[in-house]
Amino acid sequence: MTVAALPAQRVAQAPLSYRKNVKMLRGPQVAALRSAYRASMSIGDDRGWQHWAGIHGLPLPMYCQHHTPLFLAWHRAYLYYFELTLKEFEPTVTLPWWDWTSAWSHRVGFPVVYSAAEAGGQPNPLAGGPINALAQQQGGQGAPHHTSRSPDDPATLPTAADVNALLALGDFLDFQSQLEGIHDNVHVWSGGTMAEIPYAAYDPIFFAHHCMIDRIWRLWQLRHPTAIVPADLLNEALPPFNITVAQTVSVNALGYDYASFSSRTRIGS
Ligand SMILES: [Cu+2]
Repeated sequence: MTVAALPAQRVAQAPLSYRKNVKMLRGPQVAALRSAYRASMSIGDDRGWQHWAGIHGLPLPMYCQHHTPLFLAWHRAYLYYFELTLKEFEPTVTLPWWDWTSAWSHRVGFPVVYSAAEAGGQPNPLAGGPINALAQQQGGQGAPHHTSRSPDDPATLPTAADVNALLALGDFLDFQSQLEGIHDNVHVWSGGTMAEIPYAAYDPIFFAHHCMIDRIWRLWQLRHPTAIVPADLLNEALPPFNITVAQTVSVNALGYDYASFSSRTRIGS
């Protein structure tokens, strides 16, 4: 597998790219996001959706890190490289986050941008995706051909109070394991393929959910500027990505940040 190496040093003056709340995207931004996903889904090689969704789960090897100390770093790297592939198709696109703590999410569940069956007279590429044939073969009998969702009651999604309790934790490993618990709950809440690790990343909502998780890590870093990732983790590699844990610690070094992170760090907006 070829995965582009991380640019060794971001050009100091290059502007940061800002990830946004799905709810705040304007029409042309939604159109660009859908266009990028559509392009990704139309490509069969390692620039395309099937390849990138397959890195997380099936086909083998399954690279994702869950319930290990590398959970946050591995998924930060995954989102970073996947977002670069979307930018190849639509340079202005950034991954948006789904704030499942918001009052709006507690009414509607999945963001409408990701749940509408159609967009502009075409199937909405954010509503789901086909699953790699090799993944189906390896998954055996009953393996899904396409993603599905079976969401629970929106009112039972995690709350802003749940996240604020996490943000108060002072130790990285405690914070990470409790955040992973909330993350797991949203996968289970989503039902269908989102609740199955081998297939979860074939659903575009996976990236909006994980973007929220990555944002919460960023908010925690701002809240606890002296709290650090344990030194023994920093030199760990994050295969298949050509990057170490240390290189994932600063989102600004990776060239991005979360919109309004300083003026509106609260959750649930
Ligand atoms: Cu996940």
